[in-house]
Amino acid sequence: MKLTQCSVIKKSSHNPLIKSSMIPFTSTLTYNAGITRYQDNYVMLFRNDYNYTKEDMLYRWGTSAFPQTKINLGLAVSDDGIKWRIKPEPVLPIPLTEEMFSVYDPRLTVIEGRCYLCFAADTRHGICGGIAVTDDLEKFELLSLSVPDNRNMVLFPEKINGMFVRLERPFPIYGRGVPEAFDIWISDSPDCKYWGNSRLLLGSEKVPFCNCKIGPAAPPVKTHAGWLTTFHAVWKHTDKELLSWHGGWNKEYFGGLMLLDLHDPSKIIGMYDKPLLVPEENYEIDGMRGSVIFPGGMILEDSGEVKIYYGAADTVECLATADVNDLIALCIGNKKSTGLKSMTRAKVLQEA
Ligand code: BMA
Repeated sequence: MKLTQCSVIKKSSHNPLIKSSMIPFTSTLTYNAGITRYQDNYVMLFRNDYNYTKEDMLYRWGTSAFPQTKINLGLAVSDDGIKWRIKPEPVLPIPLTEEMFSVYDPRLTVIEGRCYLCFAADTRHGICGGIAVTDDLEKFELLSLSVPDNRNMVLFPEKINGMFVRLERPFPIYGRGVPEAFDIWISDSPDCKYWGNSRLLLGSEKVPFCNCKIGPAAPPVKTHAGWLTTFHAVWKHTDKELLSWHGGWNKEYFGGLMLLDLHDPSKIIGMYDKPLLVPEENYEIDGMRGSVIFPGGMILEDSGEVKIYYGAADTVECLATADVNDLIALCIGNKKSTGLKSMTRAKVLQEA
């Protein structure tokens, strides 16, 4: 299967915006950032993997000689969302313990003036999705931690019908009957601590460019037509290997796009039936895990420009832009022939 980049998207000439050689502390990979506008600045929390080298990956991956994965987060601020000033020290918003040993893939959402952080946490008993809140990007209060396995949580930037709302990606290993068929769910909460009313939002089988799993990407953005939101979708190649540092990598990650009802975001109004973001540039194809696009931040500017930030190749952080009306048209224009038609996994594979 070969998909090409959607023409309304422009990848920034400044890419990669953030790479490990720019980081003032130990760093091997800098990617999968959360970005928002907060207190007159653009702010970014990025994932920083630092305890192994490319050589470790090339020669020691999968052996007992490979060092235990270590991750911290870096904080960067910017006046224009393009050039970033990286703070000299890493950030650890949630104290690590023997039980919870990694916090990563941060997502930032400002709700009623407070900055909320969603993150994935590796624990000895599974992967959990967490939510914390901060007023200064220094001290964070942990509000909730899901049961395993769940990750890729994102919050809507305002309460809807009086409730906080989140998208999330549980990963049922046995219940779906197909390996790695993971989907996007939606839940709500009166206080951001106690979550419930969970419903399926989008099944991975409804996405034509996915034969594996999907998950929420950047926190949704409010537009006149609905909540515009990205997701990631994985195509597992059986006929070729993709570039990677550790070998045996065959999962291509695309950015997808959908529009949700403003008053009831559990209703999908439209979905673009092709990928919005396709790994094509060298910095997207060649890296620790090549051909991975993992959006984590989306900002709607007053001009109508939408900035979409994404981790590329699990190695660097990048930016793509598009006009908001073009993005809405991609979703609504495809309402009739949308990927929302039920495609069976066999049919998807057959059509690829
Ligand atoms: C997902 C997560 C992400 C990563 C992606 C591609 O499962 O681990 O952090 O970017 O895989 O490797």
